[in-house]
Amino acid sequence: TVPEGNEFNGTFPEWACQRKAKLEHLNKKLTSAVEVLQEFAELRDSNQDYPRALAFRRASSVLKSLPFPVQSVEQLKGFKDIGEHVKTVISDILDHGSSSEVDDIEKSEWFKKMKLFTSVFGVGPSTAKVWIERGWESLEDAQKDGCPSGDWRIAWGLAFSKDLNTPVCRSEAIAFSRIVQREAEHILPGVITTLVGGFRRGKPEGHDVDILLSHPTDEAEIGLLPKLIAALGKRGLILIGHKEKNSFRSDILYQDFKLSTRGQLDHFEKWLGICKFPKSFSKSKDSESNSEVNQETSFTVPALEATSDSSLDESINDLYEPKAKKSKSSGAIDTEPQHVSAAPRDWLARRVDLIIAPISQYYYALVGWTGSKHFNRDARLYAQKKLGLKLTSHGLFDLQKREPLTAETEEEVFSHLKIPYIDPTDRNC
Ligand code: TTP
Ligand code: MN
Ligand code: MN
Ligand code: MN
Repeated sequence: TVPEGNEFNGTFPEWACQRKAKLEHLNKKLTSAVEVLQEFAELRDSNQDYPRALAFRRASSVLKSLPFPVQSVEQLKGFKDIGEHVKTVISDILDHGSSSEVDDIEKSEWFKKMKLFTSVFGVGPSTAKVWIERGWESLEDAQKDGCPSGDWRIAWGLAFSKDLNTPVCRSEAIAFSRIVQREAEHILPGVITTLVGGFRRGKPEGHDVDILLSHPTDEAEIGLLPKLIAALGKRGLILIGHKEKNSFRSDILYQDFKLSTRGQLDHFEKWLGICKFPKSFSKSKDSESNSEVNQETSFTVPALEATSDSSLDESINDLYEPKAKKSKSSGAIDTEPQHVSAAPRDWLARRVDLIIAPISQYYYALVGWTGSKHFNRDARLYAQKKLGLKLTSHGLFDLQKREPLTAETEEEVFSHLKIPYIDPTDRNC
C-alpha cells in the first residue's frame, strides 16, 4: 500500500537534525534534481543564506529521510518544507522521467562554467563570475593568466586541479589519518586523532580529508600543529598550506547570535592545505571495494594498529623506513606551483584540513566537523528557535545565563539539544 502523506507526516520530525538521513535513500532521482535547483540558486545569488536555495535544501532533506519512494505528489501533502515549486518538479519527473527546468539548468553554459570554476580550491561564486565576465571558458584559460588573484589557494588549486578534482577514496583518507595519528602521537602522547567530514558520515569518497585533533588534557594541544606540519613535511607529505591561529574569544561569545547560523566559520587553530599522497594510498577499486577497511566508517584512529590491509600497511610503513625519501620541499615551501606540476610523480595532490580543538570544545567540534553542512545549519537554527541556545563548533551557549553547556561525549551534545542521538552515518541530510 502507498503511504498517504498526511497520515505519515504527523510523526515525521520537523527538523532535519532530528531525522535519520542515510547516504543511500529511496528518492535519489528526486533529490539530485532538487539539488541542481539548489546549486543553481546558490551560485546565482552568491549567498549561502539565500532563502530560495535554503527552500530547495530543506525539500531535498525531507525527501532523503522519507521511508518510502515517492510515487505521487499526493504523498507529499502536508510536508511544509516541500513547496509548490518543488512539487511541480517532482511531478514532472514522476510523469515524464525528467524536469525540463532542471535539464535546462544542467545544459546551460553558465552553470557548467560556474561549477567548473568553483571546483577550484579557493574559488567561490564571486570569483567564478569574474572569470566568466573575462570570457574564460576553461581552467586552462585561468592557468594562462598565471596566478589570477594572488591567492595561494587558487594558484595551487589551478596547478593541481586535475588531481584535486579526482575524488579522494576512503583508503587514502584512512592511510593518511593513520600517519597523522602516528606523527601526532610521537609529538604529543595521548593525542586524539579523528577522521571527520564526509568520511565519518560513511561517504565512500570525498573532495578532501578532514582530521580533528585534540588531547584529554586541556591546553596540551597548544603547540601541536606547527610540529605536526613539520613532521609531515619531513615525510615528504606536504605540498603547500597555511596555518590559521586560534581566534576563539569567550568574551564575545554571548554577543552575536547570528554567528551560529550564518556560514560554517569557526575559530579553531587549523591548517588548510594540499598534501602529497603516495599513489599507493589508493588501492585498486575492483576486488577490494568491500574489504573491512572500506567499510570502516567512523573511528578515532588507533595508535600504530594494523589496518587489516597488508598492502596499505606496507605503503604507510614505506614512509617510516630509514631510507624513505625525504622531500626537499619540506623546509622551504615554494609558493610558485607552476614548475612542480610538470614532472612525472608517484603522488597525488590532495586537499587536507587539520583542525585543533581543546578537549573542552572537542565534542562540539566533532559534531560541527562531521556535518553535513545542512545538518549543522539545521541544528543551529533548531537550537536557536526551539531552545534559545547558540550552537557552534565551539559549544552550546545559554545567552541568558551566559554560560556554556559542557559535553564529555557526542551523545551529551545531542542530549543537551534534546534530540535523540543520530549516528554520523545518519547525518547525510
Ligand atoms: P567539507 O570538507 O567542506 O565537507 P564534507 O567533508 O562534508 O564533504 P566532502 O566530501 O566534499 O569533503 O567540511 C567538513 C565538515 O565540516 C562539513 O560537513 C561542515 C564542517 N565545516 C565546519 O564546521 N567549518 C568549516 O569552516 C568548514 C569548511 C566545514
Ligand atoms: Mn571533507
Ligand atoms: Mn565539498
Ligand atoms: Mn574540508
